[in-house]
Amino acid sequence: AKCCSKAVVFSVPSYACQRRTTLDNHNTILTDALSLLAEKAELSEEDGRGVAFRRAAAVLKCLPQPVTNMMQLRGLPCLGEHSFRVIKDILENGTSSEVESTQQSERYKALKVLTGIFGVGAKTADRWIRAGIHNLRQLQTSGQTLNQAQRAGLQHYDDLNLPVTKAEADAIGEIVEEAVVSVLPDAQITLIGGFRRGKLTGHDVDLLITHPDEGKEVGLMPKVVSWLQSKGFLLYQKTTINSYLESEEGPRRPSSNMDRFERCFSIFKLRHLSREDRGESESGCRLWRAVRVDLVVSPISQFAFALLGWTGSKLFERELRRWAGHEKAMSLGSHALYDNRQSRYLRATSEEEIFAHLGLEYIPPSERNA
Ligand code: DCP
Ligand code: MG
Repeated sequence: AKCCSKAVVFSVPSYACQRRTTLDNHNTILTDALSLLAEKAELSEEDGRGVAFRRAAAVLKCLPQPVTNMMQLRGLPCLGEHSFRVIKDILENGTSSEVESTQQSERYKALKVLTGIFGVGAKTADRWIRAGIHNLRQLQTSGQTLNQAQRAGLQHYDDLNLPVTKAEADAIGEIVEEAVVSVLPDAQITLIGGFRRGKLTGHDVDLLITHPDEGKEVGLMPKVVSWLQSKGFLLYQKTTINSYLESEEGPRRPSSNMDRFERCFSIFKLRHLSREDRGESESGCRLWRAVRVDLVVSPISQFAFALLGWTGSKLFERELRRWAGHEKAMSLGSHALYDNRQSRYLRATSEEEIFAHLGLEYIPPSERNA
């Protein structure tokens, strides 16, 4: 055992929300493999297994250097037997046989292609595969009925599977800002999701809208959507005015000032940024591309919770809620934080206050990339 005592041993707390995870990942080969297996599990509706792989990948994402030796994994949390096997395979053979066979499997390839359509989840993709549909061409000739979202998703398939750049996200932000301010001056918009965490690309643009006077934001979304539609910016949109009480993630207790939550899932038509910006050639380029945009409206009293809940990463959010429930007997949602022991809501006007309520060290957005 002497030879092993020299190996670098890492110490990592077990909840992702206790850790600082930047985009500077020293173990991408391992985390890509574990993420792929997580995705495979999620696409097969094995959510528990998916989370286990996501947690294992997140532990490796926060390590200060590459793992080169299995001994370095001693004492690390969240690494199950299966993840160990995958890591060992890669360290010894340069590749994971399970990842390779997954990537080659017809079912996995079909699930990826079909769920790559906006509006298509694992359940629908599975149903189509069982009907013999494995690709877009087969889907189009199958006579399957598609809903409006799926039709738009199919129509803009290539664009929507092309990463969105930060520059494109900023351009969308400016358009939405113009829309919002023209229907409600003093309303504020914030870029959330992956771009707020410092990512350079994403699969969509997430924006949070609020107004400093509580209540002024009510009914804002339909007006913003009409403005955007009148200017020809929307290829597709679905607006939901969810009741807080029906929201599945929030605490279950009713509260009269907390029953508003407007959301819009949309596809924007974004004029291409200037060619010089993108270093592209002149010939044959389309003048616009389609971009997935999610808009959320929050009353100012819930803004900090909405901001925290929509900044992600998805695993970081999940871990925050697990920490709140298991360690603090609290229920955290994108609207509020409820303390089950005190039987009351805990107010907060900043993310820092929410972390403090939860007894956690503050982690800034750029370090929530778990
Ligand atoms: N979110 C959530 N629950 C949902 C939808 C979203 O908690 N049902 C949160 C977590 C996400 C954030 O909102 O981080 C934005 O969702 P995205 O799917 O857009 O995730 P990202 O923005 O992090 O990733 P990407 O860069 O691929 O867009
Ligand atoms: Mg996003």
